[in-house]
Amino acid sequence: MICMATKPPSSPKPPPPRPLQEEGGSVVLERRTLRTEPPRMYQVVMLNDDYTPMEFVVVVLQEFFYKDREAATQIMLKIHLDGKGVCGVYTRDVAATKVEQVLDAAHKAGHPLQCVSEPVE
Ligand code: TYC
Repeated sequence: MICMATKPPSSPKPPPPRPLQEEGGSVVLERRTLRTEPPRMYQVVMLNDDYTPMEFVVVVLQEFFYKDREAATQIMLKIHLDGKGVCGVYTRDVAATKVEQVLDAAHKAGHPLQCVSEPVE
């Protein structure tokens, strides 16, 4: 038999109806529906600098942001011309991981490439 180590996520259940008033023996019930907010999203923004080779940025965009060569080149050129550009939009932890991966790869290769994650409005 296969056993799961953790319980599967349970979908939020609406709370049971609460008695509102009791008048002359009759009870009024109110049902409220619980709505889960979608998670806040974060964009990973890459910054231009004068030293990181264009090819390195293109490869980073392909490797960590799953862009094809054409899209990666367009994003790199946008960053080069505008000073910054969005590489992708993710939940907070995924965005933080992407930033870490980029900074780590840049550091290992000896390039000053910078990127940050910021909440999407
Ligand atoms: N400006 C760099 C150059 O001319 C290229 C570059 C593009 C660097 C995007 C960083 O995020 C960047 N070699």
